[in-house]
Amino acid sequence: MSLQPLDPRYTPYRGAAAGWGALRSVAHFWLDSKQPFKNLRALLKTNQNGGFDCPGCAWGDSPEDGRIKFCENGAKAVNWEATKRRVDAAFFARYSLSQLREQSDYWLEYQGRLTEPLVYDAASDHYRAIAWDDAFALIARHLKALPSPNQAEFYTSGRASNEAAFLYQLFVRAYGSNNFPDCSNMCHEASGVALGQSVGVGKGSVTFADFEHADAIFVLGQNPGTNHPRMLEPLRDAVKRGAQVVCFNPLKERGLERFQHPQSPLEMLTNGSEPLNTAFFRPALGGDMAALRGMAKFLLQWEREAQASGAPAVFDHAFIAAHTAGIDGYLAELDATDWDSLVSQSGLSLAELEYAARMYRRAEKVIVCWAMGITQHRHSVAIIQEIVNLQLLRGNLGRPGAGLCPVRGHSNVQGDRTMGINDRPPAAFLDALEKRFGFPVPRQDGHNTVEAIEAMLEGHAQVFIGLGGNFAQATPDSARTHAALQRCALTVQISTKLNRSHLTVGREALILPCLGRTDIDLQAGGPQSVTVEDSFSMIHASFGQLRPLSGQMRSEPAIVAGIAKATLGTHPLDWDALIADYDRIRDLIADTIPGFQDFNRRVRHPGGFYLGNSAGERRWSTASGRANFIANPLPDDLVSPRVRNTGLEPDLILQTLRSHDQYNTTIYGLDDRYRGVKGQREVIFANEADIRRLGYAPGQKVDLMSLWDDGIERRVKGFTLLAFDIPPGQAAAYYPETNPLVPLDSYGVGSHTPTSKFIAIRLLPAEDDGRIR
Ligand SMILES: Nc1nc2c(c(=O)[nH]1)N[C@H]1C(S)=C(S)[C@@H](COP(=O)(O)OP(=O)(O)OC[C@H]3O[C@@H](n4cnc5c(=O)[nH]c(N)nc54)[C@H](O)[C@@H]3O)O[C@H]1N2
Ligand SMILES: Nc1nc2c(c(=O)[nH]1)N[C@H]1C(S)=C(S)[C@@H](COP(=O)(O)OP(=O)(O)OC[C@H]3O[C@@H](n4cnc5c(=O)[nH]c(N)nc54)[C@H](O)[C@@H]3O)O[C@H]1N2
Ligand SMILES: [Mo]
Repeated sequence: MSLQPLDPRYTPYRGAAAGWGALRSVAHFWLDSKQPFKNLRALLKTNQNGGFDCPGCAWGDSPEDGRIKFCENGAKAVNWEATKRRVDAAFFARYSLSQLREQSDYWLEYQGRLTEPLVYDAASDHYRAIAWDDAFALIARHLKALPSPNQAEFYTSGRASNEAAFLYQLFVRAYGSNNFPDCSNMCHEASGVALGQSVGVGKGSVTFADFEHADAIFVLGQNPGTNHPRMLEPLRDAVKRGAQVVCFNPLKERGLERFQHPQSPLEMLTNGSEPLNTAFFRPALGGDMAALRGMAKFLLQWEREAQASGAPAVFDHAFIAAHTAGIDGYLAELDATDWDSLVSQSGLSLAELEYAARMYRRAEKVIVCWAMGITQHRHSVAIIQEIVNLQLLRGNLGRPGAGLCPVRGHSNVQGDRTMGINDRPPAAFLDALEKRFGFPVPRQDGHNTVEAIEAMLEGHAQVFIGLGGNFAQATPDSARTHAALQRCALTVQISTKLNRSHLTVGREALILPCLGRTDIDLQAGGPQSVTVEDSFSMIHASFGQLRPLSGQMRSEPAIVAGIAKATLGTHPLDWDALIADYDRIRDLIADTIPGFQDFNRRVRHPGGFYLGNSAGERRWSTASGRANFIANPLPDDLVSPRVRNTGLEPDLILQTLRSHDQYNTTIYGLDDRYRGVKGQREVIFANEADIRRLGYAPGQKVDLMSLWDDGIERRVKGFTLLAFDIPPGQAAAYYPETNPLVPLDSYGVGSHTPTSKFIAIRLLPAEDDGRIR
């Protein structure tokens, strides 16, 4: 087993993003897949017409054909999936679950692809082989025995194709439930909720082409160098042609370094000069709402000055009058919010806020992009609505080069929502299903991720089925989430690779091995393609390129159909017939989901097709029929009352983030090249002054404990303190190692998203448990 050797080191990284380091790293993963030549051929097909959609991130593709369209981290994702190593019944005969639980997440996934269906045998504590039909029958028996369909939870991770997701939701609704917890609940849920209320559609309004026309691109709470590397290209191109790129991030992430400037905004302003083309602001965690409101307040001040002096207006009055509602309430809220609160809560000086506002005002066309640094806070919905408010003031929505761009995570997380993976489905969607399939669809709200965990903890939900993902590790409050899964009567994981969720079993448990994006999917009607939707609402087809490692693996649609047939027979349709030819699934999608008419023909067009976006066309599907300014009050205190109730002051506020060598809970390696970390993950980045203030020294090991008023101790042990360039009072550490610290009921207002970017913690001297690290 050639796992990377453990040689923990920490030295600042001086190279650029991508470059030689990236090449070395790709070569390592490529050779380690044990089938480098096959994979190279496959890699060249990444994101090409007739090839497969990269299983990495959801950034869109430039429409030009023929260019290489994969990045370092996409190559890692492909080589990780397309490995020759296998996890089969023989593997599980060697290891009991208790033995496997001792291994790291890194070791578990490294063991290879799951290649045959497996059932857990509690008596021996081992998984053993099971026939597919027996596995389906076991699931059906459990589902049919439940007193209510709402006692089962149907999780989805965002790699599931449109076809798999559509069938899954159809099956679950025909069975009688809307219990669709999904990864999006932990990810961009706040974006969907906020944008739905503000502009009537919970998706981004821009397309790839808009980036070529923008005068300014604001990038908030996002680390594209690691998580969306292909996004760096349009950012670089923008600066080259003289547009502005403005970043808000407490960490000076690699890849964004070219947008940083050594001078402080104060110096730049007092020199009376015009703002430069790029700027980097380092707000407090959760401080972006105050920062955006500060910028809006400057715009209002300048608008009033312009009105008094007869200078050209700052606001886009024609747009505001024709398209928006609520401007008066919002301006009143701006007046009511004082500068001191904005400065203290944003963590930025008044000069910095003014500088950012000047950059914003200077641009005629602005795109605002954001990701997890914005969505994983208690008041994320309000932060995102403040982004919209700012954009509405200058009509930066629904015209070329301007708009809103929540940069999505998983490669098809946006498509899964479009297909109806939604615990609170819109009535129109349910009506369409009911009309097309002729069964009464469940109308009551289902469970999101946090509610699903609560239901399992209470013993109310008894069956858990995961269509991909790693529920045990991706979710908050790990100890409680693990207990929740273990209380179930049956847990089922439909997966490509081994992870801790397979070891966190109910009384009975199944592993159902599925094909991944890179695998050829051969059905009765020939090789099948699936479809996905990217962050720009482009729908395209994906064709697997590699022969599956085992004839026992099945496609996700085939597995869902198998479960459905065993549970419901032919209600509401013949499930087998759909699997022979996925065109038939796409016909059903075309019949029920707006924008997919003539799906099979349009998706065969090279590059796919654009689903459209009502806000992007200035049509507002809101209650007011207009784009809404929403005047949320600035939070009094970013720290939750549940933390304040403990009477303890937090030592630091912790954000949990991704290293350069991971894909969510999938750990590719123990290095984080751009942050200078090698061979270790149990580290906490903190400001050297804070480390010393708290009585420690860099390099020392500490335990981390989070503060919450429910009497439960949440603690992770033996984390090494790394002195890092991070604003005072803040800390950062990797997910999922720190998920045990996130209290289950610490989630966003209106979004239910765990507050993974804002955890009040205390440091404690490491409890030496004698383990060699
Ligand atoms: N290689 C790779 N690619 C991925 C993934 C992966 O794990 N690996 N994951 C995929 C998924 S599912 C997702 S959702 C995306 C995630 O993509 P990102 O959102 O880029 O992921 P994070 O690592 O969580 O980084 C959050 C960033 O926000 C900053 N931040 C944290 N809090 C705040 C704040 O309060 N304000 C501001 N302004 N900034 C803040 C952090 O310093 C960090 O740079 O990437 C997708 N792509
Ligand atoms: N503390 C903290 N927690 C977080 C976050 C954070 O920033 N901080 N981020 C959150 C975010 S943004 C997200 S999206 C979630 C991610 O939550 P999930 O989507 O549940 O987790 P992943 O780690 O992406 O899932 C990895 C597993 O998916 C399976 N898999 C991979 N490809 C396929 C496939 O094609 N089909 C199937 N069926 N299975 C496949 C493999 O078995 C692999 O082990 O985590 C969230 N949790
Ligand atoms: Mo995500």
